[in-house]
Amino acid sequence: MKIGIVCYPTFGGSGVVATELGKALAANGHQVHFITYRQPARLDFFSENLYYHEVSVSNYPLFDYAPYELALSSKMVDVVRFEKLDILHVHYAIPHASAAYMAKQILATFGIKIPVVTTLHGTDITLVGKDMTYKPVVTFSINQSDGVTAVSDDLRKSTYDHFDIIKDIKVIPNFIDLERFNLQPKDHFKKAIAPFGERILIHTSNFRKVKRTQDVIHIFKKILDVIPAKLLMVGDGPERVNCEALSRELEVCEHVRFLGKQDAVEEILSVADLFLMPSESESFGLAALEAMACKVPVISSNSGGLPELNVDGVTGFMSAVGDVEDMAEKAIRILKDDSQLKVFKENALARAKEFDLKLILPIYESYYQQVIDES
Ligand code: GMT
Repeated sequence: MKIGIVCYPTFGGSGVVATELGKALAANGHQVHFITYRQPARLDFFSENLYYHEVSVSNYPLFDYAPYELALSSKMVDVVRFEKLDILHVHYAIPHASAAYMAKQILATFGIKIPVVTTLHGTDITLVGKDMTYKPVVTFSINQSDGVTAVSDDLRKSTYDHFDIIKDIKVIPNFIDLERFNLQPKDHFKKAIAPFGERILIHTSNFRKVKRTQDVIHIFKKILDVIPAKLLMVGDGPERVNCEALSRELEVCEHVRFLGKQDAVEEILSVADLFLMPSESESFGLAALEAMACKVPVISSNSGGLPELNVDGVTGFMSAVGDVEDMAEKAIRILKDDSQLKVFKENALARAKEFDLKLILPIYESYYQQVIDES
């Protein structure tokens, strides 16, 4: 198939899923065309089946807000026409689904029919999409897509609960490339972080409010009161500065390392004993799956799609959003003895294997074929 993929080219979840999916499709013999405003973060190599089309928005003094969505639609029209694509797959509804709708209408005037699949990722529904500023457009463009997928049952349910959706939404969970994400021997790094064999906790995110990153610091403080430990904070975003201030205030800063954005997350995860994800809402929790693939159990909130990934008492534990006391107590339960920790680590990897890219890729391929056949 010739597949167009539209996504945000960022480190964030939806961009990573779209990029990894495109790479896997290309490796499986499909021709994949990425359409986005910047080279996606994990697409920095050459492959004969991968193409990248940059959307550039020309500016004009009249525009307080440059019309990215129009430039994107125009680029989609161009790529579909001249590369003769079979299907467009847009990740994150805003503004990709409505831009695709516009492109589809324009292409129809050239006698070209292009099926569109929209994948809902999370905040495009749960935070931004629900906002009345966008809701009518989001509802319309989801209903106009030829195929709609969501990354968890919970996200599918929220979409039906909050929007008037008449389309079938198929759940295709996120996936993990186990050839990249696996436990790697990084003993020298582990020694540098925790020279006295302290337990290593880790959090990775975009440090937005929804991640409740300050809870991570509070949980860590409570753990540190009982167990010698270190905390690695990976990623960057608006809440980082508040977390840094809080770790100084709670007098734990000498045990906390803020590493900023990192490409080789799997190497850092490889030294960790426990992953903390206290998010306010999380449609799937891809970062937790990446940790589990590196044999790192997860302490998370029980919000959104997290219960579909983190098996309570098996791959880690879950607590109510904001219950840092409970999260710390459960973390200590896992960390306090080696044999307990070993069992949770094995369970985390076994669970991650259920989301192996090799299992999920054929689901996307047959869904594309179904959508093409039906449209
Ligand atoms: O978590 C974020 O803030 C980034 C966001 C995105 O859209 O890139 O992630 C969402 O999509 C990921 C991939 O499907 C999911 O794993 C995340 O759970 C989801 N985030 C939220 O629902 C907050």
